[in-house]
Amino acid sequence: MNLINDFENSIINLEIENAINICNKIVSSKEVPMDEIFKSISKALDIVGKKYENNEYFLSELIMAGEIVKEILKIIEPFYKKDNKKSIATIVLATVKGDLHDIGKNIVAMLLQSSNFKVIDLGVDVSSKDIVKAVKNNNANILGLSALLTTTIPEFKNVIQELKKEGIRDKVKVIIGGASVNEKVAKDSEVDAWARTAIDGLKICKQWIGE
Ligand code: B1M
Repeated sequence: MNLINDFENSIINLEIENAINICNKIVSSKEVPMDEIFKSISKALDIVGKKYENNEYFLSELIMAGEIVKEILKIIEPFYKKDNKKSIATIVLATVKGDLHDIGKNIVAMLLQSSNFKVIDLGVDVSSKDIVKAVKNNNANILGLSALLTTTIPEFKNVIQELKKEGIRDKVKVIIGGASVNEKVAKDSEVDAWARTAIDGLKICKQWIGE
């Protein structure tokens, strides 16, 4: 078994110390591309989610898995620190109202920052009004929204309506992501793009600003 498999299993089995130790080994070995670590995190959390659906895991296990990944992201974050170059564009990021999931959004933020985007991260459970206020106040070029619960999908449309109400819909590109998002959700929500992964999201944002 290789390190990356051990890493995935340590998250799936909720072994926090193991997960941290293996992540440190992976990072210092420099043999595994960072993208692979992100893929592994998503794969492991999908399995945790399936175990939850099958009543093999309960809410406390979901919470634990989230905490483990937060610790892991602390190890990875220094590798994604922004250099001192001038920001190439401003992006407002938020998880929509009613939704507390932020691991995916935080990975997106890390990747964008390391590509010299100025990231205004509003956190989780953010109302459409507060999101649009931040877009306006920061003169943002891009708005990135995340939602994982199917029940919070309508919030994307609410944000678009709020942007229209404030007369700034055509001033900002809107991209959405998160486990609940697909082509149909993006079309119905009237956003400009959706991304399956954080890396796809970064590519789209870069294209938009001609990078
Ligand atoms: Co929650 N949860 N959860 N959970 N949770 C899911 C989403 C679920 C699918 C699990 C399941 O049943 N299989 C299910 C939703 C079912 C549904 O709606 N269809 C669920 C549920 C039911 C719940 C609760 C309701 C449970 C309860 O209380 N009974 C509750 C809701 C709370 C709330 O939000 N109001 C809840 C709570 C939680 C925790 C807080 C315990 C914890 C989150 C911790 C945290 O985020 N800080 C948690 C976790 C860990 C999960 C799973 C297991 C993992 C989520 C995750 O972080 N995935 C999840 C199962 C799953 O997703 N398969 C589940 C990894 C992450 C990297 O993926 O965020 O999709 P993701 O991001 C990806 C891409 O989507 C993309 O890039 C990322 C990296 O590639 N991306 C973007 C995301 N945002 C983007 C924005 C962009 C671009 C790309 O813009 C530029």
